[in-house]
Amino acid sequence: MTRRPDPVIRLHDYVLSSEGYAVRLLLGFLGLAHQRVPVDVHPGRENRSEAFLALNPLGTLPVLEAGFDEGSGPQRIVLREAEAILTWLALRFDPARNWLPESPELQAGIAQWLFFASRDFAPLARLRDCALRGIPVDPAPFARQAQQALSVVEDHLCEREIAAEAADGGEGVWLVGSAPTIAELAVFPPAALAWDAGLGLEPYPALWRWIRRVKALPGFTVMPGIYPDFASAYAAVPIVTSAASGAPPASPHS
Ligand SMILES: N[C@@H](CCC(=O)N[C@@H](CS)C(=O)NCC(=O)O)C(=O)O
Repeated sequence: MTRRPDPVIRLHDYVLSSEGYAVRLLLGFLGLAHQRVPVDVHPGRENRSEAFLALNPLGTLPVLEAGFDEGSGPQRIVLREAEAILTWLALRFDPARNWLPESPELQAGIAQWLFFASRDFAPLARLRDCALRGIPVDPAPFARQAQQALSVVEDHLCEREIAAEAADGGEGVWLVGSAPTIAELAVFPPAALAWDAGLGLEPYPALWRWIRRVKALPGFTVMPGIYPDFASAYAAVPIVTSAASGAPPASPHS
């Protein structure tokens, strides 16, 4: 039997893009080899070049280009919109359907969060963009809408924590169902990057606990502004102390 060629996945991406990060997260969780094509959005405006607009007339990042062969000949797909890219990657490369389960109810629940991430976090994304690029703007209306969106996630996670606590002590609470899905990947980047927009996450403890759960998943990747969850990283490595010298514990990563 002839072996099918490995898919070629190329992600056109901007390092500071939270939508691009959502896709990078899934590529990491699925362990999918891919090429990254960095696009210099700021200050280069490369996303407005003729070549890039030929790929995506909207000029937005990320864009995924993939070539694959499922047995009926070579196929090529070009996708924009992080939510569409997440959906395609999960359907195509996660045969266990962990990230996008088969259940119609779970799929509909996930779709709700994908729309939410793209629509309701837009003011937060705008605020972050202005803060990062030093664009003068009255932050108040954007901050109000961003906080409303963060509160929606907080309230949802709180309710699920309370419901789960009765059953399993509150562990393993996710946006939809009982395991992480692409809903997490659409919502996590804007929420976890809220600090970049000048918004602290102190008022959202359930959201903060959920952020730590996402960070502890195997294959989690970081981006500028997102730190690893050092607690779970260190928990996986035995810490050696030097009792004789009374020296401080050696760093497991030194
Ligand atoms: N709904 C789109 C939004 C993408 C988006 O706005 N990306 C930013 C990332 S920097 C962008 O392309 N900005 C282009 C610009 O500011 O000209 C998606 O999910 O991919």
